[in-house]
Amino acid sequence: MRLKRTGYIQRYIAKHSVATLLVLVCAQICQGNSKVREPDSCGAVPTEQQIRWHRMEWYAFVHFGLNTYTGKEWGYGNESPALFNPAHFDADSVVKMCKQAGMKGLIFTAKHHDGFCMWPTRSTPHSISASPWRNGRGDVVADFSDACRQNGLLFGVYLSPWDRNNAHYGRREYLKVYEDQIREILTNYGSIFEIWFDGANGGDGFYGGSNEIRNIGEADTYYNYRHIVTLVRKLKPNCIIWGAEKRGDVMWGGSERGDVQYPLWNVVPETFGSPQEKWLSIEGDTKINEAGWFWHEGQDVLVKSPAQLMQTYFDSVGRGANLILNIALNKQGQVDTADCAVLRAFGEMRRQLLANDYALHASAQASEVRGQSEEFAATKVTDGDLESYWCPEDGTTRGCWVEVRLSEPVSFDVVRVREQIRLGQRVKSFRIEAWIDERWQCVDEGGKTIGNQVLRRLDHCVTAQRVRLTILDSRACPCISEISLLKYPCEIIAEMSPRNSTPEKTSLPRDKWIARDEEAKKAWDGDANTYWQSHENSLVVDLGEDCTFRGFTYLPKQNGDPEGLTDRFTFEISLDGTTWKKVASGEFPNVRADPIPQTIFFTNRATARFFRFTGTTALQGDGASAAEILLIP
Ligand code: FUL
Repeated sequence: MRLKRTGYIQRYIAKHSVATLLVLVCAQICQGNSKVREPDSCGAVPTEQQIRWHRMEWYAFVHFGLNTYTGKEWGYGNESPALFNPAHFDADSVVKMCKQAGMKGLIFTAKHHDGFCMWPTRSTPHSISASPWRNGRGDVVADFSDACRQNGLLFGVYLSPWDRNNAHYGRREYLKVYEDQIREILTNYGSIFEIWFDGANGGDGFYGGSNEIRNIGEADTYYNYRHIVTLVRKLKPNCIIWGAEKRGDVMWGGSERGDVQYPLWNVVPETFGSPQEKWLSIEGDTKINEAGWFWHEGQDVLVKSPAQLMQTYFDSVGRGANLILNIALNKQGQVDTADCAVLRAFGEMRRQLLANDYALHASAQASEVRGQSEEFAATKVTDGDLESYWCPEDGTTRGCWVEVRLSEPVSFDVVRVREQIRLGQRVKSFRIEAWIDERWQCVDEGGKTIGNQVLRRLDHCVTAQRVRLTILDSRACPCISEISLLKYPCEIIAEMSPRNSTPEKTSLPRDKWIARDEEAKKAWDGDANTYWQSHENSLVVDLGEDCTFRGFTYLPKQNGDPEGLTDRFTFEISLDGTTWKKVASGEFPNVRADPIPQTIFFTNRATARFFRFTGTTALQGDGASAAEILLIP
């Protein structure tokens, strides 16, 4: 080809003048340069690691440790390692279950706030080596990392900075202990795709027997996250850092229900002195059931339905974040049957949702194409390639559109749109229309940000042959990599979910209850959105008759306000309203981030006519509060 061309040029020179030749050469050069330039990136862009992470979409969280055996969510730090002895733990079967559901990775709680290390560490004696499991030679971190590798899932760790066991916690000496733990985890267990530096710091704890409150002030300063982040980057350059007070790559989604806010910007104004914005991806975290992160007796009746999980998927992944879904292992080290069934069913629903993209390989048109170049053509949104994208000219930030033209009408009720995030997150708002009855009709107008992807669920199923995405506003010319037309899957019922059986009676009737304070009724009106709150820390309730109960359930107020939100309590009972007996006291852990019902069982069944609930401390300010209190028969 090259040779042929050279021969042609020689013949041409012989025939024509030098001037004509010069003109021709210039034209050739210009043509060579006519490759249309890619748009400049806009604002912060994700790192290669963040891009890879976004493409994972969802993965498992596994909470397993001493709390599994004590029924606590936040161990105090004084729990005996002797408790840890799962009879049937098999990392491989847990990982296989996650893989079958379509998950791409698994993050394991190598150390939770109770300080118990689930690997044989040199940093503290409070570890799995002190447990009877496998005669002290077990290593759950190794088991999970091996099983993940063998099954093709990525492996990550949660390593709580807060350590309620360690005597040095809150002082300089602890930082060395924590750093040693990070080094061990990041050097001995192969590749780690994500490490969690959780923000929870509750204050009180065992701390080597001191049993006191230890405040650390600014977490960023105390833990020296700047140093930790540098260390992680050095040891594992590809590892995604969660948290670390925004010094990392991924940030908490803002609730432990898994949903994230929308519009969702993956960029934040840089907080550490630099005026430039930073790409900070968002992860929505939640559990497969409404109980805690760790396993709790009877949690199988609280397992979420596959459709509920699907909603959470739409509210996290479908808003541009990733989803981390927790499965708690039980005392045997296994996943409860109910959780397995729901995970399998949800996995199947998600597979169905994504199985058919009706827009794939359809033809497409756009209001304009950057430099009229094939490289940025409208068809790039239907080519199934996440890297290619449609893009208009620089400066076109409003009103441009790209239309998908199908060979025949299709029915869809979910539209997925993706931006080429390598060039930054750009789109601020958009609209989706379909050509119905010979005119464009809006089928979705609430679209705001896009980012890695948005899944827009339409109000109803639309049948059309032409679908159009109009960019209403964008920070720079939009770069749209994919448009998919999907069908919401049929609801799959998890066959073994106990939700299908009659729920057992879980609370005593509350219709005869009386309290001095009228407002108190809000704590038993059956409405989770109303609540009792008082500067007097106690609520005394007359049950109307003598009742026998095993414990109580406390629902924290749900409005997110920490003022007066009870996080430590005492619970007393009385037969006459004068003489009181304390039957329970303790903490309601994690109520700031996760205000779920807290169930407390007494040591013995109690019979009483009155109870007195006292909030001994609140997250902020004084007083006490409760959205609901139930007694468990
Ligand atoms: C929180 C912790 O306090 C919870 O116990 C749980 O581990 C959750 C994932 O993160 O901050």
